Amino acid sequence: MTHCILIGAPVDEGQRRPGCLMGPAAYRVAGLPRTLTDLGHTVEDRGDVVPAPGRGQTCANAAVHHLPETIAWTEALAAAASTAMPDGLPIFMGGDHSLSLGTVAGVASHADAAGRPLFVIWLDAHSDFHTVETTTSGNLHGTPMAYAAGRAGFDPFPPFPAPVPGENICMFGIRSVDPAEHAALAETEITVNDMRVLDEQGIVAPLRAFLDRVRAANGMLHVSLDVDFLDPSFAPAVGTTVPGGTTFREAHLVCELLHESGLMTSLDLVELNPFLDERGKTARAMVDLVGSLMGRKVFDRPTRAF
Ligand code: 5AB
Ligand code: MN
Ligand code: MN
Ligand code: MN
Repeated sequence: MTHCILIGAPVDEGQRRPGCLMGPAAYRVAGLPRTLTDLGHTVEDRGDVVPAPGRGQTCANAAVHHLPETIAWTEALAAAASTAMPDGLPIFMGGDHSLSLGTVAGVASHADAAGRPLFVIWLDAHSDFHTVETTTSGNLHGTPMAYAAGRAGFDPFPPFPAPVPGENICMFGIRSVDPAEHAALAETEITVNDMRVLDEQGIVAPLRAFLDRVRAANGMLHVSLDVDFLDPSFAPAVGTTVPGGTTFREAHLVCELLHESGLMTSLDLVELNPFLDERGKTARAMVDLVGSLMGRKVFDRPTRAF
């Protein structure tokens, strides 16, 4: 039994297709709280975070939009995350992926204070490894992984509290990486499991290898699940669809293995844009995946030795 803390993060400013701000409401309507209580967990809904007004910060990259608002979200969500961590398992209901600038910062400062290493698993079509300086779209939802890794180029933002070492970061589902991200990733120890890796090796072996490392280090594990990790055929409600995503079955398997590991300590659900959904099917698919992440299974089977 886990104490789940729902935190709404109706962030829409990190991209240009309005609608992600409806995400937290869609998760509640699609039955996220009930799914968790049915699995025997306790649920505390802390409502939606409200950021302070933006303070007018600027940067040299003219493409960047909504910088002050995004910094305000980052500060508010980092505070909400570090406050929630000692109380249970925070589930951040987004909101576009720029919300992870804040959630991972809050989780990282908690892990640092607890003296435990933080690991991050990034389930996404994209590597989100731009900085404020390198993004050409100007959409800051393409930057949170770089911020958490401590990349330079985030000047107007507060310094990331305890950068996550590259060897503690693992990406899955990757199939869209911009040239500047590619060059920067090559300088890191980050494990990038792109679709080629998943096609050749399947999803189980690379995931188990990473989870083994988390366990051996007594690490905390933040899971960031971007809707576009999933194939758009069953999860269309996302602004940046990329064909060739994970299947329904692969995605559930990832979630089941993550549950079985017992390692997850915080979770982001990001990029759901209910305005683009088809009768709630993407919201329901995401809630279903959270069910698998939190222990739903068809049959109990003996826990495997990881
Ligand atoms: B998402 C792109 N790399 O920077 C950019 O959905 C896409 O949070 C970013 O993963 C996608 O605009 C951000 C082309
Ligand atoms: Mn993303
Ligand atoms: Mn993405
Ligand atoms: Mn997206």
